[in-house]
Amino acid sequence: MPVPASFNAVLPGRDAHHYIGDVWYQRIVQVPRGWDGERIVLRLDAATHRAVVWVGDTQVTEHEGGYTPFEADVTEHVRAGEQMRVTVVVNTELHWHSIPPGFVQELEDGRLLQQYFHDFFNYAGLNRSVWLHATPRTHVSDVTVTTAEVDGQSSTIGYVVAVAGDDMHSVRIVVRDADGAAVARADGAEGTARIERVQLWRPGAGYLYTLEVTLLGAGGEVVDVYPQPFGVRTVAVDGHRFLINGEPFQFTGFGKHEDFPVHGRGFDLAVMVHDFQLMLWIGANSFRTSHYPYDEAFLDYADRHGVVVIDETAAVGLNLDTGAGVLNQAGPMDTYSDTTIDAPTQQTHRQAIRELIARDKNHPSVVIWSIANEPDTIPPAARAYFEPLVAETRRLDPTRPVAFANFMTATPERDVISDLFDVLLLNRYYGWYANTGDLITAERLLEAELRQWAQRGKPIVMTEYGADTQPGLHSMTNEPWSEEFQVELLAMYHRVFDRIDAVVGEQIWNFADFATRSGITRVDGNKKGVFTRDRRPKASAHALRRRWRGDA
Ligand code: BDP
Repeated sequence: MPVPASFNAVLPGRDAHHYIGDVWYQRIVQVPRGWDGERIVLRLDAATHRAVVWVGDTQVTEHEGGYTPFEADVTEHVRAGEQMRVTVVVNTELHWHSIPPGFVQELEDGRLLQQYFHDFFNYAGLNRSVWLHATPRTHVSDVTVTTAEVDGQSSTIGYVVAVAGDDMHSVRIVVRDADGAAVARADGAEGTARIERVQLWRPGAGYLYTLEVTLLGAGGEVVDVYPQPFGVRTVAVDGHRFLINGEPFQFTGFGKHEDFPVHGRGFDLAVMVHDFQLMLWIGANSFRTSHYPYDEAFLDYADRHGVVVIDETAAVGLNLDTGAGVLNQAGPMDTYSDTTIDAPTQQTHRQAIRELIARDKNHPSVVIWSIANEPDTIPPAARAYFEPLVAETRRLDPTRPVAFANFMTATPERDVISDLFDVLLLNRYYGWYANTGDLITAERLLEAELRQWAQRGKPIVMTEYGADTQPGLHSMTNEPWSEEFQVELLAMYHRVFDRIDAVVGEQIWNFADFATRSGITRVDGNKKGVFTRDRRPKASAHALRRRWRGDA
């Protein structure tokens, strides 16, 4: 099986596509000869949704959650210059205590059916790279860099370095600019450094510095060096405004997916760069990692190119009240109860937030943590569920605004958690799921609702709006599913956004068509893409380019 890839996209046939359970990967690897005396680490960038890992016959690690990395120190189990056998069992199942949640239903004939409450297909397996790498035994184990303040021409950054290992050491910091010139220095594992004539990281201009961390041994010898790229920028919310470096920022762009034919959710560098180039072509300055943390390469690229990111956990579908009939025969259920979403689910969710922030905290491109997509936020139990998670997110990172993407039925009168958050992310489908095809009513209802939200005094980013569109289907009467309708629907939303100052962002659902589970509202997947699944533009792509770039 190729890695990275979703096994259920690679193998033909229904059985593989809908396979539920354990999938075994195994291979023999040569440990490089030069690694004698080093600490040897096996790292998995993601295993969807959980995994147990062995080296030889020894279990070295296990991990829950399909979209964040984990690693094992395997030094004691391998020898430099010799072969090692790596075995990974990946489990595909979603259950009530996983993020995202789901349940496995047993059919009358004994077959198993994976039920879940989101539409994108449950691609599983080793969707990202697996690495064998070496570090010194005493090594830099973590680095955090933050912009403490920017005042005029200069900036103070704060840093914290964690070190693992037994050797005596001291920490030396050199800040290098993008050309490699040293622009600031500091000593010690924690402190500040001042950068004069600072070049800020800005949307569209992703200037990066490097915090070069050097560990020195007792005799002054270099023990380890870790170069941590970072950007100097501030993010703040001020009334209705979303500020980057003190300047109002308007988000344009998309909710996306890691999704492509044959790879499924498997990471593909060429597809990723192509997507970023298409976003540049269309004039998008941002995207949301809907509905899970993406491969880290997305953030590295966004950092370098000044693309703004709303970074989301995999907490999608914590909602049994979507009216989408997702539960089939299972009947109505409460979202939050002892037998559905409960304390253990919340614990997995908390861990998912921790791992997201631990991985992505140093990326200047990330400006908002989105801790869930369309959870059920109407019952009072939602508040008890979310309040501690918001507090935990803020404790882990006091520097970024916290948000969640709100579901269309959770209107201002009904939603019970939005006051806990800094920015209102709204997903709305007026004209599509509601008032289908009637853009006049849709426009009126959308505007009325947005004006109500605006009274909360917080910035609003519309993180989803759109219409399924069959490429090549044209209509003189702007019927739903036609390319003309998608263009008209988006134009209607944009008219409304332009009338309401509190709306500081528009992220269309979706960048491209993507694979979904079966369902009568899905014809060969979700077709709300502005590009097709193989990245051809629909008419809406050209219309958006005119709005966002002006020069097209
Ligand atoms: C929203 C979800 C998104 C779906 C979209 C749709 O957040 O994942 O794909 O609706 O129905 O509810 O197209």
